[in-house]
Amino acid sequence: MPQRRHLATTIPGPRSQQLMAAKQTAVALGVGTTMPVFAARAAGGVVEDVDGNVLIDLGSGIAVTTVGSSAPRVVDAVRDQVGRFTHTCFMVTPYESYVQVATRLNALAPGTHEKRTALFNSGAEAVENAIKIARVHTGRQAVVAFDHAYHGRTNLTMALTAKSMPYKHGFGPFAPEVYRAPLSYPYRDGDIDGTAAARRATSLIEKQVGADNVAAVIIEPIQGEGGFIVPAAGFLAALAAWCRDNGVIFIADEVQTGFARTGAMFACEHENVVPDLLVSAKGIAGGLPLSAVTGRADVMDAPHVGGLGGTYGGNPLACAAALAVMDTIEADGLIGRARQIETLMTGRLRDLQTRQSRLGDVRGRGAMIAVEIVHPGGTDPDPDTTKAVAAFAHAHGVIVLTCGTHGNVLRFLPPLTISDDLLHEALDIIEAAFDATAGGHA
Ligand code: PLZ
Repeated sequence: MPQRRHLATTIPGPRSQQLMAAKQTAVALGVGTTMPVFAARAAGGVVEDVDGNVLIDLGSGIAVTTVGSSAPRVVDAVRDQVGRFTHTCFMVTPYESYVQVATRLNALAPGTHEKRTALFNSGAEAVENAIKIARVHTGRQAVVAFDHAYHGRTNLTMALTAKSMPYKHGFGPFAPEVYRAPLSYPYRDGDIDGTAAARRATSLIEKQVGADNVAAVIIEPIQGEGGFIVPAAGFLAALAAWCRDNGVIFIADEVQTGFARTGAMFACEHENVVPDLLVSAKGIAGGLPLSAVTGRADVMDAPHVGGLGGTYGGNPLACAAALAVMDTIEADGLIGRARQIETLMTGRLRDLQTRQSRLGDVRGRGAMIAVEIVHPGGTDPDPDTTKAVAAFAHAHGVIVLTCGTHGNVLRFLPPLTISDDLLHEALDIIEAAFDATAGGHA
């Protein structure tokens, strides 16, 4: 598929409009869409819609197609597997690819200690299992999550997720024994450094929960849905040290940050943090549903035989895809490519920031980059401009997503295989979007 943007109709085109109308009569209202555009095919860094428009993909299906859409090794591996068998259930008659994925994850996850892995389907399911494992291992119940956190939409993970609308509103009651601690948020924290921010969190946990009651602390090393918040240097390490001192399991939720996305295999590596348990999903299998919990063998092996599982966890198609993803990251040097993307994107966005004071903060690592949009002259969140900039980009054939507790963060998650040309073209459109929507306020 040619890697170039092409507008064949206005967006959404007539066929997408028809399908959108059909969606409204067939699909539950609660399932929203970012763009009213239906996909027909996708490859590398572009998505072609049903009207022949070709869009530049700066979303990767929310950080999933990290190795590019329809990555050749992934397509071949899944084709081969689908012809052999689609499912036996690993809990009934196991197959080798599951063990291979586990072995490779154990080697890839930070730390040289002995590790074990269990496979599941979605990020939320893996997060739930990490908590189950931590509770059995520690014999404790309390779990601490952070302000702005996102961990999923199932009952336990809704409780861990911070934002009410749209994720939790009306869906309670939520799981008990979940507590929330303050994050390190450099753009809004003033002078407080990483160690002090960690101390602020841990002293609150000690006073309000009691360290001896805490099974696990769970954190995204860079928050995703919460606004691509990179904590101050030292914050994660100080938290992990507190966990170690208090017999608390430190869980890194790397569902969004994992698999080369941030310019390291896992984002914990940037801070030299070795989590007890690491949760991965999204980018792990190039779009096939797969997630994993990987961690210390003594912790992972705490639940009794038969205590962990599920019908589809580690499905053979997903395992074949995951092995191909790991091969692709290695063979194509995609960790290094993520760092190049960081340089290109932050360079251009910081340049734009000098001209547009609505860009309050440009942050992120690797190909996980965001702009926090604020009212000029201060730091008040500006979700309206954020929406308008995203809508302009969509109308001009660029897929972008927003995030953040206040909905004022424009985020970029391009596939790592995207070309510099496509990135520059997309950024030209983002710049034009700011010029068009922030007129007079620059
Ligand atoms: N942990 C850090 O980012 C999923 C959610 C989109 P699932 N993020 C995208 C939406 O609106 O539902 C995510 C994440 C982190 C856990 C999850 C959950 O992963 O595969 O969506 O369950």
